[in-house]
Amino acid sequence: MKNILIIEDDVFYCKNLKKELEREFQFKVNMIHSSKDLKNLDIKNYDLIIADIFLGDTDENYLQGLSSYDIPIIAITAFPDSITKEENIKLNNVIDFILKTDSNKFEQIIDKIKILNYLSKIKILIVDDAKTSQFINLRAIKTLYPISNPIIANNGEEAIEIIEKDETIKFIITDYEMPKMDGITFTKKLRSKYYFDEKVIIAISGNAQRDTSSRFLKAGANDFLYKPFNKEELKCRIDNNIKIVMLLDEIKNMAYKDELTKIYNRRYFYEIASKTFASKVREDFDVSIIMLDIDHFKKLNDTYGHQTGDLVLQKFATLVKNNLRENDVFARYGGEEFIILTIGCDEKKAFMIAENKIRKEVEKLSFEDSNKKEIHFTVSAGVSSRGDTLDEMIKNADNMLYKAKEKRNRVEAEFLYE
Ligand code: GH3
Ligand code: MG
Ligand code: MG
Ligand code: MG
Repeated sequence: MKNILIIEDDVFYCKNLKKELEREFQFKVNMIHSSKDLKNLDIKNYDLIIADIFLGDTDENYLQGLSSYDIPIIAITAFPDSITKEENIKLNNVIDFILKTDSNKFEQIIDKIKILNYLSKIKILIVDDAKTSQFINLRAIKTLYPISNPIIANNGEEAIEIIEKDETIKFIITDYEMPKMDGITFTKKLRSKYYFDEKVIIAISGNAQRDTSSRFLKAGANDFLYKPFNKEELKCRIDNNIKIVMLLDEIKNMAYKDELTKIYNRRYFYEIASKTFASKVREDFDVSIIMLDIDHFKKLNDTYGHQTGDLVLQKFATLVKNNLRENDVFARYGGEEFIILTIGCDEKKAFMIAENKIRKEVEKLSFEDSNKKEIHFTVSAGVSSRGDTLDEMIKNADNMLYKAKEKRNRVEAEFLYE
């Protein structure tokens, strides 16, 4: 989603909403204030329309005309009645109705766009043995969210197979009664492998027994709906569950990531690195530690200011991150010290990474700070793959770093002294 159109005759509201959307997302937002303006506009250029249900200069329901384009519309209104009005609910492409209020400002609109963004990055799986309810669920989802086709599985067993092959499936809607593996057994199986925020499971069942919902929830479903449900109810449940997952993501990011450099912090490093170290001992693969420390960083701070120092840390983190493999764990260890756990690299290979992909690249890097001053800096590194414990290996790499600091702009490793 990139281009958004706001159609709203309240110019003040419109301008504030535009400002808020541009602040929150990297969108291009265009706005118009009457249905006349609409005629001169190429609607097809937009990915999402936020439209007031009533415009001052038109009696007819102009949304009817808009909904013939294949562009999702979020309808906004100041009148609660118009949200439940039959003719409005039936409008094609209107994926949500949001009430304009002062108190919650644009929170609901922003949340909805975040939900749409989230859904555009993942896949949905519908698990159901009956073709008719497959179709009903599929159609409901497709009218509620502008997403590509959900995947279908005919029973729990098939669903497990599909999920194991495709990790982008994060959202599952499952039936209860199915051949081979029923929905509750499927939910239990899936939950034993994935946390509730890794795979969201919403169960839907027409089973007359009222304990079906609690059995599903106890098995690990995120939510449950009895059939028949209305679309609005399904939408609210989906939206709420995705909001929870997104909030949790945000909290995890805050807990695990360094605010300034956006890479992992020391705490997360230890969490991941100790797990990796344990499996290295079991499965016997190579791991190495690279300790990094920016040279004369205090002097950079003193010469160019703390802000420039911060910028150096950010540039450094980005450079290193871009030059590492996905599996390597890279974290800010503290101040201007960083640490890397490389996986599948012996000491020599880790040394080459530190020397060629980090030290030399940092030496070549130059950029301007906010005062247009040309900034250069260098980094030193210590490498080790020795030690019976993670702490020992870190200590050994740290000793090598200490040695590198005798000369600076240098990488040292234990094998060089054998
Ligand atoms: P050496 O070459 O021996 O590594 O010297 P150095 O100056 O890089 O190392 P030293 O440990 O003496 O100084 C590190 C400085 O980093 C001191 C501290 O004020 C600064 N620092 C720590 N965290 C931050 C930060 O988040 N931002 C900025 N701008 N500076 C920081
Ligand atoms: Mg069934
Ligand atoms: Mg330093
Ligand atoms: Mg230091």
